[in-house]
Amino acid sequence: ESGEGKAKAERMFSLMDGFLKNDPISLQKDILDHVEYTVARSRFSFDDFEAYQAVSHSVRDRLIERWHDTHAYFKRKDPKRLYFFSLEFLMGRSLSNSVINLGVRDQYADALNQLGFEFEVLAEQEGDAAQGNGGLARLSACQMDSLATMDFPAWGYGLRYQYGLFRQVILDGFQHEQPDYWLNFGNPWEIERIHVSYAVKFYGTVEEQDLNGGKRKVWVPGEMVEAVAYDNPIPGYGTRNTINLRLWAAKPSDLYDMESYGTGDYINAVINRQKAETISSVLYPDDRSYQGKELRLKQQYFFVSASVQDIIRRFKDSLNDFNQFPEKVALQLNDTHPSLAIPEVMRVLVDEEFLSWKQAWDIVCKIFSCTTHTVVPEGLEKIPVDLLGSVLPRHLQIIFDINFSFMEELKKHFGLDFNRLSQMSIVEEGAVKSIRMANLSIVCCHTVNGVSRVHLDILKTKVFKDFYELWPQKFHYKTNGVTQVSPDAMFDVQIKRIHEYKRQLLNILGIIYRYDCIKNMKESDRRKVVPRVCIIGGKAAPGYDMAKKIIKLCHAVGETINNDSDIDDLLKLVFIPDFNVSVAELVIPGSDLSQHISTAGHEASGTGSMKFLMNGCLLLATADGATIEIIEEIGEDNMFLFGAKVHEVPKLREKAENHRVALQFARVLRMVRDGYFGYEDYFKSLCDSIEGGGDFYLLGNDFASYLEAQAAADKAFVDQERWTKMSILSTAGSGRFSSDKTVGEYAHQTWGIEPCRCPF
Ligand code: GLG
Repeated sequence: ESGEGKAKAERMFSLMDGFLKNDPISLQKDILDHVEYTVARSRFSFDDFEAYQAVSHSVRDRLIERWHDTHAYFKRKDPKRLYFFSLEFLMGRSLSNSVINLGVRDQYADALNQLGFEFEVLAEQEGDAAQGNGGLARLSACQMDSLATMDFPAWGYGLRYQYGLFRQVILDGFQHEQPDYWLNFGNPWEIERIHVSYAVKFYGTVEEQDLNGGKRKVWVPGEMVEAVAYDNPIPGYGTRNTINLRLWAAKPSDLYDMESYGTGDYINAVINRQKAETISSVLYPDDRSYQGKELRLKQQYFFVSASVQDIIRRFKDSLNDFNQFPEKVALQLNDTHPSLAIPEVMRVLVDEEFLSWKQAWDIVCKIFSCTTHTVVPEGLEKIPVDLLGSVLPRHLQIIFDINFSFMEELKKHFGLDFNRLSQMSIVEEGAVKSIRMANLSIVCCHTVNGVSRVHLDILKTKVFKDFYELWPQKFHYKTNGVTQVSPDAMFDVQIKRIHEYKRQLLNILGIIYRYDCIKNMKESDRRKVVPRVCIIGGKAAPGYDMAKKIIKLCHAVGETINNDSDIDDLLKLVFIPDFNVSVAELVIPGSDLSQHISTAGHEASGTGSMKFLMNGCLLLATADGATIEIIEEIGEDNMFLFGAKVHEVPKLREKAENHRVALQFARVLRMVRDGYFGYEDYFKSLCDSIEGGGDFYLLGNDFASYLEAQAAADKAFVDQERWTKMSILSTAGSGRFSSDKTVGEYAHQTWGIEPCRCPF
């Protein structure tokens, strides 16, 4: 740097003396100060929870310090920034992660020891931040961690839900949902920014006004809500860089509603204002379909609008020429949930910044990219035109205009192929005219990413076939990655959201088979059985009946097996309620075998498998999603692979009768049907979905090879040396599945951003 820059840098380094210190005495002083002044307890008497609060606040101080330095540095360098939009971030607990990334884990443990506390015990006091459903949401959290670790100038944007994902309570084997009011005990990991807030509009009408001899559209809203920022510092590992996850909470707006105060009905006016807060009150608990829900639409627009305003404000702080916008901004849409950002940016540029449609469109096409996380059609969001037109009238016009130009382009390309036009159109005609959010995203994004290689293949050849033919250069994939985080019996674990395609049912039927075999064995054979503890965990969407039945079946079967004195300790089946990030952190490192057994072609990527892999747990899996790439890393011999392959599935489905349906399969199904585990009426539809129901997920077809894979796992387990070798090779092969690698690829290939490392 120049002489002046050098002098400045030196001055800054000298200021480092003022940084918070991490030796045990300084840490103890900071913790005790927080006990006294933040928690307001006596420093001579405080319990574990209060100690946790004080420790968290002292860690937070350190995060804030780094956060400030990082943002001051970003501001000075003004690099191109990535804005990561996601409606879900599954962060889990923050204390342990923060002290590890800040490199002060041991120092805190020592300091606390001397005060008579144990770090591990305090870390257990923290509740999970469960602001997301499953893989997609946990992936967002891992990617934020990697973005910080790799020094990328990135911001996360999302919604601050008051109620996170429901708590799962099991009563008599049935799932019940309980609200997760996670903020009850305070949240030291967020910083409320009362002064960072934006008005977000809804409803109303679009009017035309004269502007410089031409016309301009003006959206006159019918409702306004205030979005207030809550910042969550995300520390990188091995760097001072600490980036920001900014989540928006809804508050009543002062701008709106002045009139109703004049009417004299003061109490009702206040109550009405309060309703604004419902927008950020609750996370939708279904990880697949939220079609046509007004609140969901408002949530999406609310967070998108506030974030776009924030980004534009930041851009204008340093530059005022929107032609340079694409050099400073990359905007990543995590699935289609935030895709209203596209018409929103168009609206702001055209209606508020007075750019021409063409200028605005050029900018939009350069800044947006998206990732899709699913292959199932229910996962592709549609918004009814009536609903969109009422909540966001101006956006509907913009989407229609985008679609009009797109249709013209298509006609030039494919001629008047109406079938193709109607399939590719952003607008779906039919009983309920709707907007296809995935089509909108593909039309406007420069890059559409899948989450594993086979996922991209499926997108290209099936889900978005027409689009791939039109724009092959837009389609890419970045295989997901994750952040690194007994006794004699084999611990065999399947933990993930409950879905038919994930086939927890196959697992349970396999357990019934094992149970039946053990029950009918001679004493001499029983001695050869590898004892197993089978663990299943996961939440079912509240309205997903089949998934809930699978949970109940797991309990009913467990109840029978665990209480059968013939079985002893040879087999146990346990359901872990309320599976979340903290449970995963505990269970995954303790597992021997884990199951990832979706019907081939249904799991976009799967990330749970990667977490087990790096912890040396062996996989029993189908060749689906990212597992296909895992096989390439560790070799088929080091895992237990079974089942139909992706390309075989459609043919197997066509043949209504499955040739390979094994006798054993019919037998275990009959046990469920005949009420061996009780509740035969309740389980009838589960059995019907397989027998007579077409067995869409091919349980019957894959059952025999599933049992073979399970037998191979038993055989390997007793050969300790072999098992250990497989386990070591699993860990060794897991390196590629790091979110650092995924994010590095996104940065380079999709977002075009460079690292910007804080120099201290
Ligand atoms: C998904 C998919 C998973 C994928 C995850 C992250 O079902 O296969 O690993 O996103 O990309 N909707 C999801 O949770």
